[in-house]
Amino acid sequence: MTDVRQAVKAALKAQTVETPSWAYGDSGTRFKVFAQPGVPRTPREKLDDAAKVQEFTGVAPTVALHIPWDRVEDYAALAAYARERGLRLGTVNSNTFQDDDYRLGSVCHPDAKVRRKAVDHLLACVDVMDATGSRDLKLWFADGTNYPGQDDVRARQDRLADALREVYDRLGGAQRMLLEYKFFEPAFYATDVPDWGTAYAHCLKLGPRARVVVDTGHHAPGTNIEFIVATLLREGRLGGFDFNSRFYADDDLMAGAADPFQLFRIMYEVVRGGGLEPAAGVAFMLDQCHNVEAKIPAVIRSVMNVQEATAKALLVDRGALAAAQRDGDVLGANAVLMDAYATDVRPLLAEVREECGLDPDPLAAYARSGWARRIVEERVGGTPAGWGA
Ligand code: LRH
Ligand code: MN
Ligand code: MN
Repeated sequence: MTDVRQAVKAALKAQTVETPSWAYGDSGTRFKVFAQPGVPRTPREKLDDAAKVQEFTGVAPTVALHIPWDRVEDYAALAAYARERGLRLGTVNSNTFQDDDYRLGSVCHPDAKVRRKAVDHLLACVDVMDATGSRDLKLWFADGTNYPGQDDVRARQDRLADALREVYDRLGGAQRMLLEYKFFEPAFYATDVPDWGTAYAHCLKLGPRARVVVDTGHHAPGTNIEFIVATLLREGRLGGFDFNSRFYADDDLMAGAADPFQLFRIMYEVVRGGGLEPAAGVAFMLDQCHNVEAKIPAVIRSVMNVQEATAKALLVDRGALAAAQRDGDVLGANAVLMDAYATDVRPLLAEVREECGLDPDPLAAYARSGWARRIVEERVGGTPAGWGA
């Protein structure tokens, strides 16, 4: 038992969760962005906040960038700034969805000039990766059509394939392309990368460094996401996660808040498929917006929720589960899984943190730190850097 506990603790100490720069800035719905006092005005200030999340959780050493939301003159200097704060710059996210030219799409647009502009942006993102030392380029396309007949569905797939090929061929040896799917929004009739199967088909053609990203908010209600995870892991094509919670669609709420049981089931398939091993190359990222709640504690809470789901997944008695499955013991097998899920792992995680020299309660430690007050006092003037800024 103690050996199991030690192994679980070691795995929890090794897991890292990447936080998104945009979680620290102002964000909202299409109805209203509620400005919060003290939010970052620059990419550097976003890193200052991310450094607090790392300071109190110890497992969030990398920060994802979104280009151009995090536009700076000198990305190598931004990477150095991150390093000085104990951070590294992580995944580079492209943005081909906020320009008037992209009304009918970006890389799938019927006009070659617009496609060229979109591909050039993706290539510029790879330049950023070269400067920051980032491993992953994450692509999500808002491309699609609103009406049957609006454009040729197959031609759009051909244009997408051409764009992806050009960018994939530009990647350096250790760099990877992560292709994200989303079933609808902003296109409502047909989205060009609507599901894992489409993303997987493109990745297969591109080569081994192209992988699929599972954003947990990007599925129809009732979708068995853990099945998708198991399948992609089996095929060696699970690039990572954009974790967040949804009640309805792409809600971008805190990971593990809406459906902690789903997050546990996903993490169980990750553990079962060896996805926690560094060699598996699975990136655990948050993709969230904190519209009405305080941002830094929300990110800390989300990181902790991922850790709790991981801890429970690691506690599944795999031997007992396999035996029950072999015996056809339906209820017994289900009980093994539910026992792990019902375990209160908070004391275990508190121990893990103490063994790492951290406060056992990251949220309380953050609250005591006075950082929230300080940023409200110091970050006056300037324009808040928000979602879409
Ligand atoms: C699209 C998405 C994608 C974007 C991010 C801001 O809905 O999930 O990952 O880059 O949101
Ligand atoms: Mn996402
Ligand atoms: Mn999303």
